[in-house]
Amino acid sequence: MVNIQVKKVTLYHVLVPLKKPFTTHIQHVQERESIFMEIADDEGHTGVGECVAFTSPWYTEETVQTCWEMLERWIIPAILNQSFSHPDELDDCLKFIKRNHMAKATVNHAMWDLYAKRLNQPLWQVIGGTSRPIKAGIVVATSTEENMVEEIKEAVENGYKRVKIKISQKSNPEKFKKIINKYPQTLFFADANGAFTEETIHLLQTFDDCGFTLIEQPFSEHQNYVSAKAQRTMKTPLALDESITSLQDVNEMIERQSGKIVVVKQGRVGGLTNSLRIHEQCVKAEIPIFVGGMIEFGVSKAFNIAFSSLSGVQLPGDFSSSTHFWNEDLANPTIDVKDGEIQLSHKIGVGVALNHKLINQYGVRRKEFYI
Ligand code: OSB
Ligand code: MG
Repeated sequence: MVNIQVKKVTLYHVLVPLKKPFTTHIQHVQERESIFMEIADDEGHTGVGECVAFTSPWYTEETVQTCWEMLERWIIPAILNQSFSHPDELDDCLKFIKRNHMAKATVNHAMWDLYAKRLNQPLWQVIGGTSRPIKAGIVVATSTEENMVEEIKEAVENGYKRVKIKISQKSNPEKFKKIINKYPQTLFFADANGAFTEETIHLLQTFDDCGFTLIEQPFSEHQNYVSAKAQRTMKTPLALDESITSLQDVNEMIERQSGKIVVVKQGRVGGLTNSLRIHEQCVKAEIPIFVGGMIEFGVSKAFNIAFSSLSGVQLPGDFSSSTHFWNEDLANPTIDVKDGEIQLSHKIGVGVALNHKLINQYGVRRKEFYI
């Protein structure tokens, strides 16, 4: 049995410009602020985690600042000098903190990386994944239709076999239909980020014949009854993204039939431990999972890729090459998509480490914690 003693924790706060703006009907993202965590144990191993909260609370209630506060003031003091034989023990250790899933996911991930390193195995193997290529997918989120058409063309030329397009009430379904017909070999997902309302279900229905594999989060995260109402009238499966913050939310989706597909964002559900519970439930209930992205760096991407080696994850997730968002990724090795696929790492742990030179270069603040 392993016995991981937490000796030192380091937080790194960074700010990195995106190569090009990421635009949806609710937000325009031009730079990415993030927090990385390293946990050093008593045997000289280091585990790494990435916090996926954004600068402002436009997507979830957590922000970079709230996560830093949670980590610094509550989470890190609770784990320093403590011993863990498994990452799941963090549940008990942190149960005095309500919600704050993204902050908790950061430490959960760093602990899983450490745990796999202690077992001397790649993380995907530790969680019961299968050695297979992981299907990638790119997200096109741009302000003009011209750019969208151009970016889709580029993505297909670069070998992506799945493209996710952001839609809103203002989008023209006929345009999408044409594009989708033009690329019969490519899967197209739509993501509405809650753009539709109970009063505009009829507008959502006009996307039903476009040929989308799925439509992600048409309604706001609290309107699951509206989603159920819309799903009953549509053949395109609805996938819930923002609505899924826990296993309970997954159970509610299944019960209400408010969607047919679960989007797992490990940060939003509190990390890998809860994602594995969701995976188990989805396999049982025969609900497909797709892994969502957060405009993240290579650490978070590496955890998503490891999770995608599980049998219940068959749909291509939001995995694009490091070069899609970044001039330079802050983790090593970088993520590379070839022919629409990513290879699993055979390194022990999650398979990536922070690039400290770049972390310094883009660093805003850094803090070490030890006793
Ligand atoms: O709704 O899926 C979303 C990015 C930031 C916040 C929300 C979402 C997204 C994406 C994924 O669409 C982008 C990516 O990382 O590939
Ligand atoms: Mg989404």
